[in-house]
Order: sequence, then C-alpha cells, then structure tokens
Amino acid sequence: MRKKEDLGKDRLIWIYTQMVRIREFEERVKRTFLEHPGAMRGHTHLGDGAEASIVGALATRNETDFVMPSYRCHGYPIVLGTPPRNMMAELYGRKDGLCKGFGGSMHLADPARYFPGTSGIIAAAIAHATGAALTAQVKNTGQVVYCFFGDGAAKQGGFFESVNMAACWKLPIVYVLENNEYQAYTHISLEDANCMAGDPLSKKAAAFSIPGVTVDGTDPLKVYEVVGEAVDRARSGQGPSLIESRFYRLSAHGNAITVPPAPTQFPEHEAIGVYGNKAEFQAAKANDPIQRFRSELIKNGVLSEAEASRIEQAARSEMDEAVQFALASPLPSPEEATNYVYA
Ligand SMILES: Cc1ncc(C[n+]2csc(CCOP(=O)(O)OP(=O)(O)O)c2C)c(N)n1
Ligand SMILES: [Mg+2]
Repeated sequence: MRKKEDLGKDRLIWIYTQMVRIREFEERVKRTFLEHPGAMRGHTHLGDGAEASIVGALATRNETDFVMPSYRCHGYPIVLGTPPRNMMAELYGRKDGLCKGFGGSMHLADPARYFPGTSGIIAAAIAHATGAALTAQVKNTGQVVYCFFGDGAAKQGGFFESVNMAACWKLPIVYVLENNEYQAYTHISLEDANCMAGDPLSKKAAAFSIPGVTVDGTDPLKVYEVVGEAVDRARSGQGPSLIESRFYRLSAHGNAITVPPAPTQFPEHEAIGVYGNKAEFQAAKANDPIQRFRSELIKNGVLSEAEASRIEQAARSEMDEAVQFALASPLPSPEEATNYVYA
C-alpha cells in the first residue's frame, strides 16, 4: 500500500518540478505559434491541466515499466527523462527530433525510456498498451504498463475489447482514463452529441469485475496512492484496474497551423464563445493543480517561496533553450522522405 505520507521531501519536490516542467513545455509550444508563425507544422494537442494526474501516476513507476498515452502526449516523456530539446525539435519537424522530425507532436516515441510510441487514432493506444502488457506477461518481465487515454476514447470499441482481454488474462496493466471533461471540442455533458453514458466513468470497471476508482486528478498525491495500489496489484499478477482521473483541460483541443495565426486560434479555452462557458474555465483556473500543490508544499515547509521560484525559472530556461535548439536544427532533406516507411 502506498501512502502519500511515505513520500520524502526530495520526492515531493521531484513531483512539483516535473509538473512545472510539463506546464512550461506546453506554454512554450503555445507561444511558439505566435512568435514563429508557420515554423511548427502539423497539429499539437496540449496537456496543461493534466500535470498532477500524469506525475502522480508516474511517481509510482519502476524504471522499466511501459508508458503509453494518447496523442496528447508531451507530458509523459518529460517525466521519463526524455530531453525536451529533442521533443521540441520533433514538434518542429527537425532532424534532431526524437523521431528525426518524421513523427511530430502526435507521434512521439522514446523506446529506450520505455515510451514505445503514441497514436492519433482514438483508443488505438489502449490496444497497443494491452499488447505490451501481454508481452510482459508472456516473457515474465515483471513490467507493468501504464495506459493513459481520454474520456472520449472510453466510448470506443477498442477500449472494451482491450479491457475485457486484460481482465480475462489478468494482464499487468493499469488503465488511467483521463476525464478532462472534453472530447475534442465537445463537453462530456452534451447529451445531444451522445457524449458519455455513465457517471462516474470508473463504474465501467464493474462490467469486467476489475477494480474501478475515481480520483481527483488535480491532486498528485491522491493520484499517487490510487494508481500505486493498482500498479502493485498488476505487478503481483492480480490483473488490471481502471482509474478515472478527473481534471480539466486548460487548453483548446489543438493548435493547427495557419499563417498568419488566426486570431481565434488561441482562445483561453474553446468552451468560451462556443458554449459560453467562461465560468467553467475560470473555476478550473482557480483550482490550477500546479498553484495548489505549490501552496501546499510551501505551507508544509517542503519548499520555500524562493526554491519554488528557482524551479519555475529553471523550467522556463530549459524550455526556452529547447526552442532555440529546435530552431537551429535542420529540416530533413526531401531525399529522406521515404526513409522509415515500412509498409
Ligand atoms: C478513431 C478516431 N475517431 C475520431 C477521431 C477524431 N478525434 C480527435 S480527438 C477526438 C475526441 C477524443 O476525446 P478524448 O478521448 O476525451 O480526448 P481529449 O479530447 O480529451 O484529448 C476525436 C473524436 C480520431 N482521431 N480517431
Ligand atoms: Mg477528454
């Protein structure tokens, strides 16, 4: 049983640092569209708001466990130690990118750090992750797979088929359903869009007779405890669990490139104007997981105000440097276009 009280000062500071690094990476990506219009091609999906959920979950991980999220994927490799400069170069489609500039934001991969790859196809990664868990079981490696996916993905057949198989075969996998209230541009509550049946979404676990727990995904320590229990269960051969982690997506669905950037491309949140739900966004901002955890750590004497600022400044500099590195990296040459094509 993992208890948040068991986390020492260094580990708590590590959690805060990773949360801040993820936020700064995403903020830097947002700014780049305005500062360098046209330089970042393709589509990016940002994960601000998810930091506590991501880091709380991954704080329970062993170094060789697989991490397999959806296309909203920047935060996870940052925690695994992937250099942000290579991630940023990948977003810019440059040669020094994580995938040599061929993958872009939606297709990051760092196999050496047990981050095998992501997919833009909703729910596809749930099946991939379940396959990785089957491999771990067959080879008896002791690895657990952390499978992250959206609330919208949990409506897809791939979700049901995968969890069914994992439950039957007691695969070592933890399904983290990230309920960020939005499915692309649609709020989860919109019945006319046939959005989402079931509340809480962790109830879906009952259909497979596996544990299902809903957790406040804005609190990294609560996520740590709940995911930790599921991971221990998976590693000891008792099979999968479904964790619904609730938080709010603070960015618009995605940033598509237009040159010059359209004025509507960076609304604080697409709900504003679309559904007229400014209050919802402001409430989530007032409950910003990073600010809350910061205050908690300072109140409990884990961090001083000056130490917190130093962490934030270091993350800002790291991400600024990542952009400089990316912009200085060459684009792949046209002759390379058919490299790495396997089918
Ligand atoms: C199979 C498939 N159908 C449709 C889409 C288009 N699409 C992109 S994002 C999205 C909504 C996904 O919702 P959720 O899983 O909650 O992810 P979030 O928007 O929160 O990242 C859809 C339908 C897609 N990428 N793949
Ligand atoms: Mg969602």
